[in-house]
Amino acid sequence: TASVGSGTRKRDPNKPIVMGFAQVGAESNFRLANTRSVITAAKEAGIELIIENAEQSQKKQIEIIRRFIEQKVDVIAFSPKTETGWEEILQEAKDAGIPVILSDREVNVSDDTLWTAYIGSDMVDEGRRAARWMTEQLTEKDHYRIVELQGTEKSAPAVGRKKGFEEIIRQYNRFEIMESYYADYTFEQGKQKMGDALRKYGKQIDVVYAHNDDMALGAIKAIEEYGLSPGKDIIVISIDATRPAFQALVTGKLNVAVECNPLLGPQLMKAVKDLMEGKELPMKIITAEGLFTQETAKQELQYREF
Ligand code: GYE
Repeated sequence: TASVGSGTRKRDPNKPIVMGFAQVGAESNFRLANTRSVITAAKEAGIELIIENAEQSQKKQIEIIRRFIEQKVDVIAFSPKTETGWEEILQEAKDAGIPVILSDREVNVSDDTLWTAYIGSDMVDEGRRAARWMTEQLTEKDHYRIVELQGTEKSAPAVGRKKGFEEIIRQYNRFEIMESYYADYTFEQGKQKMGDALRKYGKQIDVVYAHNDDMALGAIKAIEEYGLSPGKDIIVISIDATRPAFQALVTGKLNVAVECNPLLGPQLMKAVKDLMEGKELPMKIITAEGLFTQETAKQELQYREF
């Protein structure tokens, strides 16, 4: 467990809690749903939220956090663009006695007292689940060639999702990642990189493993433009399981979506309130998640909130 530490500033309990949230960007459906969730949950919890968009720039994200420190907010939350490069700004927050909560992406810093809690998914496990589905489904051929579309370079979900996936496929000799591209979690780059892969390898590609829905949907578009049938000629695997992915499952263009839940607002607000009441937070608050196939998506689509 982590505590606020003796350095925490005293706050007036009659005033609303002020939280600064440095959002990483607006790159994906996950991200848009996450931003909406944080805004709604803050309102419901009576927490005063200052939310800013770093537009995929770590430099901007650091500047936003620095402004929050200057404004003396009670707590800071952010989804760190990459895993590394946060020591200095986190130290500044710590020195100011402001606790920092990591939302849906972890950091890699040697001193774990620089952050208070992580709320989000187990990214390595998501990669494992994607791979397990694949190894169970694809059993007929001796050799399956995979194109991997990774998220943002050095971001925690990209690192974790690759690691977990490789950990499983290593146990089989029929799977090979023939090429891995960074596509920044966006539809556009997913489409572009998949187009590159198709021009290079054509029909040799059996599987696309995309680290998120948006890139998978971009890849689906590229496969169609190339004249092949996504979901049939090329198996498409994605992570997040947002509504557009469900639609692609239902139409048979996507084969599987591993869930990564962006609706972290309520948990985040609860953590913030607990923290402000002096309670200890667990260091990691991990979301429980499912996996959806073409068979289960039809049922589930109507209930999908994101
Ligand atoms: O999977 C992707 C987004 O950090 C878990 O970031 C998040 C990832 C999510 O852009 O769609």
